[in-house]
Amino acid sequence: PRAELAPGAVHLPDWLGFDEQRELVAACRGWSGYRHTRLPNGGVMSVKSVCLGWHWYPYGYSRTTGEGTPVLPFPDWLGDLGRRALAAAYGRPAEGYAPDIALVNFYDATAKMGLHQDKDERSLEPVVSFSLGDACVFRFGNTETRGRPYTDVELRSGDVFVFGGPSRLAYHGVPRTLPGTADPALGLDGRLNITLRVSGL
Ligand code: MD5
Ligand code: FE
Repeated sequence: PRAELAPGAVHLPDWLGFDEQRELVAACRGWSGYRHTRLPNGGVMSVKSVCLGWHWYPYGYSRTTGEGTPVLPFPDWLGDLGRRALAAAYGRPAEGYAPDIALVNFYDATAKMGLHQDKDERSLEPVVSFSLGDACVFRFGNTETRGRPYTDVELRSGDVFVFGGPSRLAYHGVPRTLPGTADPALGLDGRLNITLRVSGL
């Protein structure tokens, strides 16, 4: 199944097979350096994040982390997965899509993410998102304002969401996860989200 929430915003429920989900969870476990990001306004994000390719900081990307350590490499296989997902979402080849950033967010039972736009990338190429583990309520808003109207959709383990075209700068967030909804066989207590992006740098 395929659902287009707005032009360019496509939800592919259960697109990842269970073995693929397990491999992605294992890959996420292998990446180190997860931490809470501190925001310029003094707040601290409740998710724990790690970046591949480029390090995200509010509000830009750098080649080193705050600690001066190098950023983990962005693996070729992850770009391949992104191109397959994008092609499935838009029903056309995506060989030109070359994401060079992966932002991995871990949500424990209490973590959430407020409504925001992803506008720290210099490129407006699509963002591809993979959900793993606990389901969540995903709030998809509009491009104009941080507020209504918005649509709440449940994102479950294995779902892909693509944001491109007119929806690329839409406000979005995660008001809550649904703790305990992950398949125990996945071995993940919480929710992981991987977003692939093009830095334009
Ligand atoms: C998440 N992550 O589930 C959420 C939503 C983030 C972020 O928002 O910035 O890491 S993933 C869905 C998403 C990603 C990028 C853009 C848009 C939605 N969008 O433009 O609506 O951890
Ligand atoms: Fe975002």
